[in-house]
Amino acid sequence: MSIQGLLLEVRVTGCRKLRDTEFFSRQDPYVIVEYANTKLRTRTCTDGGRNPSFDEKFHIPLIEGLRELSINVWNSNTINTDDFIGSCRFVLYDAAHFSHYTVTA
Ligand SMILES: [Ca+2]
Repeated sequence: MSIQGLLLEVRVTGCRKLRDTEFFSRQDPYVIVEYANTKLRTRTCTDGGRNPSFDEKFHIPLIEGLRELSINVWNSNTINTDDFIGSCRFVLYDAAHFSHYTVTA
C-alpha cells in the first residue's frame, strides 16, 4: 500500500525524564517534529522541567519512500540560544499500523 498523500496525525502529548539542561531554574522544553521539508513546533512548556506536557496535534501529508520522522526537544531560553535536550528518530513501518505509537528516547 502506498503512503503517498495519506495524512499522518502526530499527537505530541509530552516528554518524560528529559535530561535537565538548566542549572538554576526549570527548563522550558518544546518539541520539533521533522518530516521531509516539514518542520512543526509545539508551544514552549514554560517551567516544564524534565516532564513537560503539550497535547498538540499535527497533520503531515506523507510522501512515498520517506518513512522517518525526526523528533527534537529543545530548552527555550530568553537571552542565550536554546539548549538541545535530546532527539529520536521514528520509523513508520506500515501505513496500516500507524496509530498509537509511543515514542520513547
Ligand atoms: Ca530556559
